[in-house]
Amino acid sequence: MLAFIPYLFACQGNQKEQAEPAVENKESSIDPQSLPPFNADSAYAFVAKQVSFGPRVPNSEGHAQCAAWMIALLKSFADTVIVQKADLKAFDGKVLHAKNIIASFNPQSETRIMLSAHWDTRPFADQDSKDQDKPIDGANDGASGVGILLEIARAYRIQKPSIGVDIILWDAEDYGQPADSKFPEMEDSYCLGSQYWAKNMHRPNYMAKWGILLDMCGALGASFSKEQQSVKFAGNLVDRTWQNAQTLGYSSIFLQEYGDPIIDDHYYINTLAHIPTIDIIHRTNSTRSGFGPYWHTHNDNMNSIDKNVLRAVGETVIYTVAQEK
Ligand code: AHN
Ligand code: ZN
Repeated sequence: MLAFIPYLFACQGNQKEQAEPAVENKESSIDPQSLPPFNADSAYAFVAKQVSFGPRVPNSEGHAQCAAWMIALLKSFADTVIVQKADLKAFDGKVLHAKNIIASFNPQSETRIMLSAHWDTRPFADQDSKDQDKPIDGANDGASGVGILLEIARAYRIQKPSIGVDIILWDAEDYGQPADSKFPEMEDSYCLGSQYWAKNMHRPNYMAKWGILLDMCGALGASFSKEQQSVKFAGNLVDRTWQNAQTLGYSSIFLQEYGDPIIDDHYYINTLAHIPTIDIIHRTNSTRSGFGPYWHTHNDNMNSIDKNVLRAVGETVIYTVAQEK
């Protein structure tokens, strides 16, 4: 019985949130044909292009070249592009020269939605059995979410949203401390770019109504359960998004199940920036890590990418944003 007491207190603290959900429900009578056209072949090409630069590890040549390409591409699609630079200290003492890339549609609109993904890739393959010290391609862990967002930006260039949309590409997400690290333990060692942004927004007092984070959204065999931090901070948006996926015919990818909570960029966006944000992230019960079998290994390459998963996620996100107008 004692064990329940903290929970009761926690409940009282949450009563307001329960009475007034952070994100409202929406009726979903939208004709999918009327939406900005998400092209899965184009999204796939955007994933492949990122991978072609080599690993996008902060301070590397591939990182610099990929940033330049993404910035130029987003400038051709969005109304404004802001590059937020930051020097961020990693667990191993290295200073990462990071760039958060913020592309905005209708920058003057007060009603805003934030779509984001991390664009950097992991500097080592600590989950692999060989070449653990070599950086990974990050086709899924990094490039997939970015590829989907670049394609959404292309679609919005063709058919502009009626509200404000900010597409933010986080840097320095995946330089997190490995389990067997010799360095002193560092807290919050992942998600350095989003943590920096949440404490130093690109515009003072920036606010969005809600956000969607994409992480590992392109692998063959991927499915998405309702991640519990997302449920806690923006449960209505989770339900709405998963309902929209079902409406679009993607109920075999967006499962009506709950998945283990994860510390990802959305955690800091929720707790530091107070923007209700969900994470669409591939988790599974079939591996010990809870991530896909290629996670933080050299198998996270283009062979693991499935266009149909990119399409399911991209269309679902576009649909969910379109409900806001
Ligand atoms: C942790 O492992 C604590 N978070 C995972 C965040 C992540 C890494 N997403 C992609 N790679
Ligand atoms: Zn990762």
